[in-house]
Amino acid sequence: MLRLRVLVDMDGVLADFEGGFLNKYRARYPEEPYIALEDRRGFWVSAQYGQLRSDLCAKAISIWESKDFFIDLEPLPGGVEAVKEMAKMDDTDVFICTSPIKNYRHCPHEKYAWVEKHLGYDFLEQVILTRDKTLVTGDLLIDDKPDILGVEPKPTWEHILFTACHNKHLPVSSSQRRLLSWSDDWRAILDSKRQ
Ligand code: DGP
Repeated sequence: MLRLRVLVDMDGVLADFEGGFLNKYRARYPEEPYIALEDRRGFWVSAQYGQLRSDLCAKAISIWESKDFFIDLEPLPGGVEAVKEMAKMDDTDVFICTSPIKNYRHCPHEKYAWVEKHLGYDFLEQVILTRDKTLVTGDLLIDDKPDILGVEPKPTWEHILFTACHNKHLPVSSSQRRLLSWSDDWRAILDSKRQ
């Protein structure tokens, strides 16, 4: 039996980046306009805030560049439990595959701290920080970003689009499977790749 390798994204899949962002943005800039989660469109939060008013782009960025932004993110419902269950399955390897922001003062450290806090010290072995996920080999990549590009034109993984506020309105492409949430049938998706 070949082992199955599952790559799971962190922000928007295991950690509530969008909810954490909106709470901290509204607390820090209570007088400024904001985008409710149901009105979010497009992966890049700063781009949509910049369209609302050009100076709001930098204000949005200031939120996730601040100390404690990433460690304070709440787990999304069922994600930590699903990853723990996956990791215990026979013939299955699970890695957390996440892109740190380029302002590295807090983010990489806090991503490791988040994994230790929610999944335990031993799970740090499974963390992959990369800005280019196409270079990582795996059978599945569960990620909320619609377009995952990099230097490798033919990544080995099948991208499963994890539904998030910013991507739920995108037309369902016949070539892309979705996981609607962690209550959806992730076990069936894993089983479909086993050989
Ligand atoms: P990943 O989910 O692993 O692809 O990581 C993408 C990271 O980028 C994640 O921490 C969320 C963050 N992010 C979201 N919107 C923006 C944005 O507008 N600009 C930047 N620099 N990062 C963003």
